Amino acid sequence: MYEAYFNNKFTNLLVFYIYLLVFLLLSPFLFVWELFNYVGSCFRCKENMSGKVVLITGASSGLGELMAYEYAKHGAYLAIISTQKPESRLQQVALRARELGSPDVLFMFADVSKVDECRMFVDDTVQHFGRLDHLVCNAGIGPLYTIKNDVTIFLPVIDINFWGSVYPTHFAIPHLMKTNGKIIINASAAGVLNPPGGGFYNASKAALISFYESLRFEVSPTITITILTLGFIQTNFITTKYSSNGVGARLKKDLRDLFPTMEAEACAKAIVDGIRKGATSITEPKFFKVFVLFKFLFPKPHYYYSNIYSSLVEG
Ligand SMILES: CC(=O)N[C@@H]1[C@@H](O)[C@H](O)[C@@H](CO)O[C@@H]1[C@]1(COP(=O)([O-])OP(=O)(O)OC[C@H]2O[C@@H](n3cnc4c(N)ncnc43)[C@H](OP(=O)(O)O)[C@@H]2O)O[C@@H]([n+]2cccc(C(N)=O)c2)[C@H](O)[C@@H]1O
Ligand SMILES: *[C@@H]1O[C@H](CO)[C@@H](O)[C@H](O)[C@H]1NC(C)=O
Ligand SMILES: CC(=O)N[C@H]1CO[C@H](CO)[C@@H](O)[C@@H]1O
Repeated sequence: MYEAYFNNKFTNLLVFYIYLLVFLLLSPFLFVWELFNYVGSCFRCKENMSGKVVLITGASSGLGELMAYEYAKHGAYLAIISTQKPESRLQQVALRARELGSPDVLFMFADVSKVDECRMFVDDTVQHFGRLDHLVCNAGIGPLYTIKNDVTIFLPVIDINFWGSVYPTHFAIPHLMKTNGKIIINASAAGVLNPPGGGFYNASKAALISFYESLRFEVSPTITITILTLGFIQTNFITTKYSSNGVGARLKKDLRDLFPTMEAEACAKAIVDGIRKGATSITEPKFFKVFVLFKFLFPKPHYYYSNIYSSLVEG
């Protein structure tokens, strides 16, 4: 019955401009609402992690490792996963987590892109500890894509970043249902901002955001899903060394020399605090929210400043 309006070029457009106008008029309220929410979140009580069981994928380095320490300090039992490599630091991470206060740490080598291995480590965790409270899907890789690369070398990006989160989630849901548990998804601001060179990395992160935003409808309020959209964090991930280790294009400069980046430890602490408060999305550093909003409101200027990043990617 509304087709007449949608098929009319003028009324069709009008709706959009009226919306923009309404947005403009409501923005002072939006501002107050955001502020109010922020202040409220400072007073929200945090989950007591003592005796809870947390499973973290990709915990041999970077943010996964630091999140393990953060959970350990709060007395959680840990199960940590990474791929089997001769130089893997996973066992050292387990020892350090114990020192920091975790009563028991189980470490397992598995590849999150293999469905059977995911079933195994979820089952083993529940068998060992008798329950599962938080599933942190953190493991990820991020090679830079250019059209000059062979496209098939990027298959693992989707396998690890997307399927590597979905598989463990699928097997963990029945256990998380019993404990009113939480699922934490390591997406990225890249999933929203799609910068140059991001290609499959950013696509895999966008897919994660889409998938888990839909999954929320099925599992909440029993299970809380926290989606992380992080900006630049000081791990090896944003260095030229990382981009030249794997497949794909290379970064010409370490990003931390060019962009404001956040210290990884502070980030891990902010994330775990947010999760314990039941946050449904976490952006760190917080100022990255500006870029996200800016992109939606002003896509063209966003394109121009993002283009600066292109010059950093070697073809
Ligand atoms: C909380 C969080 O965001 N965690 C991680 C973040 O730390 C990673 O950089 C990115 C990488 O994509 O993922 C979310 C991650 C982790 O990034 P790190 O900066 O910590 O990068 P690392 O290389 O140090 O850590 C990756 C871990 O994953 C394991 N791993 C890789 N491949 C597998 C497979 N197939 N199975 C199991 N585990 C795997 C690695 O261990 P291996 O010993 O190599 O197996 C390692 O432990 O954070 C995201 N992120 C988003 C935005 C910005 C940044 C940033 N640093 O600026 C990072 C990343 O997308 C990633 O998902
Ligand atoms: C957390 O729970 C444990 C028991 O499960 C209890 O001993 C401890 O006092 C609690 N901590 C806080 C801060 O409530
Ligand atoms: C904003 C952001 O995090 N963009 C990411 C897009 O993908 C590239 C390539 O992996 C990352 O380096 C960027 O950090």
